[in-house]
Amino acid sequence: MTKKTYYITTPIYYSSGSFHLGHCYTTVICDAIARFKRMDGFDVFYLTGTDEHGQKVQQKAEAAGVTPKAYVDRLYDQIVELWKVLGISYDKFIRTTDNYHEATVQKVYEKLLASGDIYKSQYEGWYCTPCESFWTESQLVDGKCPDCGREVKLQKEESYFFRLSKYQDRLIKFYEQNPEFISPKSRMNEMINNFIKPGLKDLCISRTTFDWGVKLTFDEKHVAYVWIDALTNYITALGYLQDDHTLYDKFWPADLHMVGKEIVRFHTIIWPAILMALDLPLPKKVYGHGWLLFGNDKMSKSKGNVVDPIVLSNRYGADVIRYFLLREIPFGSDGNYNNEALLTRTNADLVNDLGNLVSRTTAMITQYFDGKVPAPNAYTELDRELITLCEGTLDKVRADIDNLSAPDALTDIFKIVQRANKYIDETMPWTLNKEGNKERLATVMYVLAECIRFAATLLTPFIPTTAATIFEKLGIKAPTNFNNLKKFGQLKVGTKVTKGANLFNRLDVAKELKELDAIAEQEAKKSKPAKEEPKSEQISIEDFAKVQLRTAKVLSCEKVEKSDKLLVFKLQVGDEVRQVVSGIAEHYTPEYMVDKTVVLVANLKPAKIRGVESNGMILCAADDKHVIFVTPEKDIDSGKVVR
Ligand code: ME8
Repeated sequence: MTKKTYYITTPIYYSSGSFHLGHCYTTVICDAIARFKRMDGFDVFYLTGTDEHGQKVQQKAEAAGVTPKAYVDRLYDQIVELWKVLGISYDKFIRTTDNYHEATVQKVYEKLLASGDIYKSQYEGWYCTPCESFWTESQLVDGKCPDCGREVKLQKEESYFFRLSKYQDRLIKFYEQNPEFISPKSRMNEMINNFIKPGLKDLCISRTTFDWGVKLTFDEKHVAYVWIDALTNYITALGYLQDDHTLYDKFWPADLHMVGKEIVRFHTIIWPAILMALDLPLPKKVYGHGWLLFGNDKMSKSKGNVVDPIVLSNRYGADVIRYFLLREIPFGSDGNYNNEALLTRTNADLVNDLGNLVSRTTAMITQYFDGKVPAPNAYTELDRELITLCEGTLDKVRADIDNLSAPDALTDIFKIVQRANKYIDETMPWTLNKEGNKERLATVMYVLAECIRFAATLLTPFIPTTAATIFEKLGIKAPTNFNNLKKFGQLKVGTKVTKGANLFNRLDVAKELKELDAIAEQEAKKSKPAKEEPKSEQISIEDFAKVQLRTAKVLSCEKVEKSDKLLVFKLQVGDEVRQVVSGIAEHYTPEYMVDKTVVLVANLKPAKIRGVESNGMILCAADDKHVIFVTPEKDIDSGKVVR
């Protein structure tokens, strides 16, 4: 029998900045779903990748003084490392700079031109470069990008347009016939009310004002609009319009495009319309998940509120991060990240519940049965309650995953863990041992070991490293499917268990919070750009000539009363005597200054400094530590022009 296929995708990540915990959210969720489906008997294809073209990348590369390709290569290395650390089990990683992708995007444009779905015209409207989005005047919010709130630029250029308006009715019909296509439901209403009902306008799909993109074969000064380039990745990765299209034939249409809520619009309006124009089947579902917030704002580089997933993973292990993202954030809604929530969630679920169950059970089997799983005897009603729970959980978790709710799936799996911990308290194995009731003790130990096997098998897609460690402790091979969850009692009697190290160590929340804050502070310092000297505008010689600089001889100098910084000078400037206040008292004593020749800005408007009249300014050179007055290299009379 051929296996059922399951094609799941993440968005491809922009290669225009570093990656933060918010980015990991989509990928970790997809990874858990992909792993679950594989174990549940599906032939899974899990695609992720990087979105490497576009104006934003070109600008960032220019600012960094490197070529766009060198720039995206560095980010590619970073993201591949990040997914490795987090254990992301993708089947393919696509880069939009891959040759096969670029060539296929060109073919897609040629097809759209041939079918009359694109035409050349003039674009005039607003563009948000960070989002790479076009907006009409009426869509702007307070003149800013409605998605990210940043500045938009007026864009006027020759462009090719896609006849998006032509697909409006077909899209509405498709939504009606496929009510599950846009999920959760609230996002469907948002799309219809905010975008479809006001009327779809044709979409500008090429750019001419920069060149970091896929060149259109029929008009080389145009590059493909980055969103069309990016969206087609879902089919180019499978070999669409290429010699080998086996994967395309097998996996398209996608079962699930998982995306953040801000890009649902691209995936549920533009993407289906492009597919309709190409005469291809549409994906089965687009799920728009919520955002990971930090202090009520979307976690994002531009807001400066990002959390580094590598720092957290190195400190606590990838599974702690995976578990938190999957368990804590209510699926479909936004969820808040803070270090305290991560630490308390870890202590409560992973240390107390799961860690304790595994360590108590393995310790007791070691102590009472020499580490060998004993044969159970007659099951009591209490035992049967746990058996029923274990045997019924896979179906529940499957339903949760089909609803794309990882928090529900984990809650259901942890019911086994929590029930088993309670069972230890109820059966009191230490008392059974004391009473010499080995028969009952053996049954209790067997039930516990089986509960752990069920829980660990079900946890494998979510926290794979921890699950693998549990199987090692249980002395059995990690399962690759759920076949052994149909019936309780599959664990072989006599299997040798080991207690070993704790799965997770209890975290000292106060201490960890302090240390995480210190790390964040250090990171913030590191990433702060070096203080730049304010760039001064160039001035003309006429402007410079407005400043009268004169040599001046110090006749007398005193400290200004009640001021540590100010000195008041009497200066001889030619025939004139001037009073000038200068803030150099921390650098020169009054005595030292007498008889020195300084350079004076002679035509500065008079001012009162600390109540003392000042008629000019003494020129000084300064760095962080020193202030040094400027003096002519040789003796010269006072009042002479400096220029
Ligand atoms: O949108 N919380 O790329 P991207 C949750 N290249 N998810 C977040 C998040 C947060 N704080 N910040 C980012 C793009 N994400 C395009 C996609 S697909 C054809 C092109 C999620 O790097 C975001 O919602 O900005 C999206 O799902 C993913 O990270 C990539 O975002």
